[in-house]
Amino acid sequence: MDVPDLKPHSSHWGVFRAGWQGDTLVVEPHPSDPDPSAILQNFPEAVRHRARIAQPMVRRGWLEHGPGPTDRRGRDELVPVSWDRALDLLAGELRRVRDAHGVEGIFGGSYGWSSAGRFHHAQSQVHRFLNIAVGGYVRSVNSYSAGAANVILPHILGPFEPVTRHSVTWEAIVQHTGLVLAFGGMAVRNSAVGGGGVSRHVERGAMREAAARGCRFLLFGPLRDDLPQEAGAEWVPLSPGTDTALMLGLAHTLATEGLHDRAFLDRFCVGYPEFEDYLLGRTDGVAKDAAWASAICGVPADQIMAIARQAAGQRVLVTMAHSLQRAEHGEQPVWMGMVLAAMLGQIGLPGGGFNYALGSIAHYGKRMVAVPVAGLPQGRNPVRAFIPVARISDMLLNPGAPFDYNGQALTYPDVKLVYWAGGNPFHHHQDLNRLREAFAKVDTLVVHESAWTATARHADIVLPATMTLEREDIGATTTDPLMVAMHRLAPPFAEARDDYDIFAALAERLGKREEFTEGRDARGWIEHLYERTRAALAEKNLPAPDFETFWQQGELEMPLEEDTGGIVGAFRRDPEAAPLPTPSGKVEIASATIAAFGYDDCPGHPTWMDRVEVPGGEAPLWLVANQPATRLHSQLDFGGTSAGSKHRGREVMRIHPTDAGARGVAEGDIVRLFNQRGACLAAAALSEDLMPGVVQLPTGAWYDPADAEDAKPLCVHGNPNVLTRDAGTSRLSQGCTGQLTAVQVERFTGNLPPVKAWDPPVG
Ligand SMILES: Nc1nc2c(c(=O)[nH]1)N[C@H]1C(S)=C(S)[C@@H](COP(=O)(O)OP(=O)(O)OC[C@H]3O[C@@H](n4cnc5c(=O)[nH]c(N)nc54)[C@H](O)[C@@H]3O)O[C@H]1N2
Ligand SMILES: Nc1nc2c(c(=O)[nH]1)N[C@H]1C(S)=C(S)[C@@H](COP(=O)(O)OP(=O)(O)OC[C@H]3O[C@@H](n4cnc5c(=O)[nH]c(N)nc54)[C@H](O)[C@@H]3O)O[C@H]1N2
Ligand SMILES: [Mo]
Repeated sequence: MDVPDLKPHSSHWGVFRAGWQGDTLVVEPHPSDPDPSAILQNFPEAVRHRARIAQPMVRRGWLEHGPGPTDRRGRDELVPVSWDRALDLLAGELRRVRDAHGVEGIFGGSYGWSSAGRFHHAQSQVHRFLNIAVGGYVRSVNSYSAGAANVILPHILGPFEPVTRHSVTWEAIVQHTGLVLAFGGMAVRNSAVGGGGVSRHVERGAMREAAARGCRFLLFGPLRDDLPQEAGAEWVPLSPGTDTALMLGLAHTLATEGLHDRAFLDRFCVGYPEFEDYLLGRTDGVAKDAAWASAICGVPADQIMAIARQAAGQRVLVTMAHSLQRAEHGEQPVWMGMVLAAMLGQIGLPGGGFNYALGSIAHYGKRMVAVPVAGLPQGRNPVRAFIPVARISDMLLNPGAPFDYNGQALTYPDVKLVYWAGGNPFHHHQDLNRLREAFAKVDTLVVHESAWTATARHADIVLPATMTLEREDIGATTTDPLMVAMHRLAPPFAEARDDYDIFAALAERLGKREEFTEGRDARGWIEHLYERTRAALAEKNLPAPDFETFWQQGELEMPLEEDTGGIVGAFRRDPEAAPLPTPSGKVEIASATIAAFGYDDCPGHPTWMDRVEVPGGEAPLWLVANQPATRLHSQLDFGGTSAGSKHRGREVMRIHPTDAGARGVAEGDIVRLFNQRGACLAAAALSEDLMPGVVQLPTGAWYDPADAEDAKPLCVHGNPNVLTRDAGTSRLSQGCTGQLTAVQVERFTGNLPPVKAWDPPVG
């Protein structure tokens, strides 16, 4: 067969080259990637899969009875319509809602990862469209990833981006770090992914090099494989959600044995004395000593004391997976991790201190690109109303109700139309049965999708979008040295159109085409976005090829900034000249600002608090619903790598042999996971890589109700979000708490319902 002509492209899970060999798409990772991700191999099967959406469709009830609240979403038949009909109907509905309710009646948060190209980035497109062609929308703030950290870090250390992305680099760890305390690990399956594209997966190699130099890694968490073999880590099994208690225990040993760095605490921090009163039990009569911590987290007290003693006096880095704060009181481990690093006197030293989310995504621990990278301007949104992103069901179910957020008393807006492009709430949101009830409240749900996700199935108007392989674009991000000319690799699937073309056609119907497009087609925009980077390179006297040359070369190496340790490094070198952008200009071990909010669930210093959701009674196991190794979230669940990892069509749940034995569950059995909120099936895999009492089922298997008419249908495929609790981390940040849930597991003995998640709806 012919050797394919390979063209460059990029994805959130890696830069690659691809071409056709007969009917098969061949995908090869970028030659300079030392550790490419297997997720790339989801593309060949996905590109022409039956799960793709072929044509615009409208829900029958919406067509026949018009917009309005209904529980028929996800239940009614979908009817194929022509593009012109779909666009006319949608433009009319946008106008109706705007005239009747104002743009405050439109929710355009549209959270989701979309695809890597900077121009066709669906979330940027929908925001630009709603701002320019409709006049604004209710937005969402923060992320599912880091809802709690987004809000607390600026109060205690500094803005999220500079203190996460630019503080400690992998290069510095290889050179300087003596001990890494990795809470939640740094799973290389997670750093496989970075928004905008990753050309070099360096994490595994960096851990190997650091370990070879003598750096020790300690992994605290429920799973042994959250650090790669190469780190040579010691696993300290820790009961989920108890990191704050463990860290307090470590801090107690440091404080009582005089191992804490008092000079650092005095000069660089505020609030240590107040925190110490709590730590030593002067305020509440409870010393947070190693024995106290051990009773909560399960790590033996003498091991806690030994770790604290070992950490004092060497270059220590405290890292923490995003997952820790995607849970009840998620603010606390973030705050306490920083306090631990402060007590060790390490904050701001090369390779030391605190690096929130290092290893959780490929963006962290990298040097920054020294010139601006492409991004689509989104226009101005005059609407003030917003929600913390994970409060979507609360908003739709309780219009007008009050809620707290970061010191503000806010109310939920009254949303009539929800517009989604580039995200999958039936993947990302918690308590999906509740989400279905929430979506039943609106007049209209509009979805652009390239595949038949459950979100698309619940829409009133579904518009088929091209996937990245079917478009030209630029791949780039502020933490990757390569800008990629993403060439088109396939024609659009069936009638699919680019989000941009869909929005341009809608803008035309709303009399705003020229304003939305600025007279450019997609290629025109890509050249326009490239020009900003080219001009910045030319200004620095660096090679700055014209667009045609860049496009032919397929990529451009970008200059990187020096590794200076960012704002935290500068503060450590000279705290008076470079104060932190916190209220005190220092590290805030206690925060007067947060204390003044008066939140019972987020007091003024790191605090251990009891949780609502804990295993016991009818739900005795912890479910860890973490990131999937074989795909990004729910994207291309039907691709080869993802589909190939399932067993009998179901997502695989890991369980400790002791827990499996107690339930008569054997390797490969189909099991039912359930709690008061819902139930799903999965295939069991027995493993000693997790703690007893913990089961693990990754996110991303498409929601597949056995009978859509049920109020709480069984998901036959294995989506853990039918089980998770839909509650905010605290009144401070209202972040998502989807990581940890109490469940029961039993062997499934009924007739096994077929998985239909990837079959298109009949219509
Ligand atoms: N229980 C639990 N839940 C979680 C998490 C957890 O740990 N536990 N993790 C959370 C986290 S961190 C996150 S970030 C979220 C992720 O949640 P999402 O970002 O919503 O998940 P994705 O599956 O990436 O959804 C992206 C969707 O966009 C579509 N898409 C891709 N490209 C395009 C395009 O060009 N145009 C259009 N129109 N559509 C496109 C894809 O087909 C896909 O359906 O999930 C969260 N949910
Ligand atoms: N392959 C792949 N990579 C991804 C993604 C993906 O979908 N697929 N998603 C990306 C996105 S958007 C994000 S935000 C990041 C998310 O990054 P993370 O949130 O860090 O990723 P998770 O896999 O959810 O969690 C990491 C590990 O934390 C451990 N853990 C859970 N709860 C606790 C706890 O209470 N204490 C401790 N110590 N450990 C705990 C679990 O064992 C879990 O495996 O991942 C990114 N990387
Ligand atoms: Mo995320």
